[in-house]
Amino acid sequence: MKFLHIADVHIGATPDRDKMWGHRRGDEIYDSFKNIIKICEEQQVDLLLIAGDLFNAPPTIQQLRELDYQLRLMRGTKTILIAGNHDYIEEGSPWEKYPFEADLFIMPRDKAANVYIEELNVCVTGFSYGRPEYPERILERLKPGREGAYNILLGHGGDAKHMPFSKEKLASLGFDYVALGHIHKPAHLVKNKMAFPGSLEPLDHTETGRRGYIMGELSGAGNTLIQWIPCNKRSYVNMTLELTPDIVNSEIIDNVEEEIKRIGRDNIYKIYLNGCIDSCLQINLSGLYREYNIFEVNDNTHYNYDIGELLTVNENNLLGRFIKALADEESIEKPEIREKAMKYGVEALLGIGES
Ligand SMILES: [Mn+2]
Repeated sequence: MKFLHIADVHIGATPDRDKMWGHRRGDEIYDSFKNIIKICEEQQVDLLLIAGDLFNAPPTIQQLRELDYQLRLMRGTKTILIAGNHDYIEEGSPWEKYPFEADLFIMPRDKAANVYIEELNVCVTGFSYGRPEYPERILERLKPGREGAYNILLGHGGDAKHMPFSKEKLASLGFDYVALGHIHKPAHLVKNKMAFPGSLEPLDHTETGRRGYIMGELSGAGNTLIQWIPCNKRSYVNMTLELTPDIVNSEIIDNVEEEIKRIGRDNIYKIYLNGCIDSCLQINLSGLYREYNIFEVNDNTHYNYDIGELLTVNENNLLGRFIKALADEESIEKPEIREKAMKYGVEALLGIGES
């Protein structure tokens, strides 16, 4: 029995809305989901497991019509879904009312349920959120639903307010596979037995690294094999550059460009500039913002100077007076605070040309 496990697609989310690439992210999330449908069809997946937060918020009728259409494109794949803390099922909501034509089973709200699929001899146990928070340890109390069948647990949670659990406890419940959702970073918790596939696409700039889905196979007497497969369109990448006093602005740009081309220009970059630069260098990376997806540039560089030398040359101006005053200031007891104050003050004054 072949299954595909996804979670936290967050259809409807629009990350980086205010950025140049922002208008595309919403569509890309949907495209990633459509790609999963295609994979199920092409690779003849028996069962698609959706472990919560398929939608970013409780879905509208129209969103469910779209979902129904997508799921109907798969002729040989059944789908079982639980709602998560974002797309929880309210009583009488579209989730409960919409008459799906696709081969889909939605776990009922606010309680544990089993669904047995005879054709596949698989029993899925799950719990759909009926509200945004469940601080109770609900998943640890669920039990395999059917002896002699493959038993799968479909769960959403893992932090204090969302069905907290210990992986050891979940692993000991007797399920052949525990398909989890909620944590956006992929994590293989117990080998071939329990995993978070992570979100399909990274959903904000803190979610660095690749994202994807899990392909799995249940065979024999409950032998499970799973494989995590990355499929995201873009990744958030943190890039750090170590600068030196001899570097010039165009060289920084060239270095960044080279790295971006090497890692992939579709990715979204946060650039960290470290090291020591010449005090006359003006860093200007605006050209990069036009060409690539630059989330932000963090400039942590410091200037190349020698306090003693600076003082000799600047004895009679504001910078020299500042250095002297700070060196003589008795109220500062900790040397590291004096050092910091010196750095900020000197760099500010150098920056406005007070030397
Ligand atoms: Mn969640």
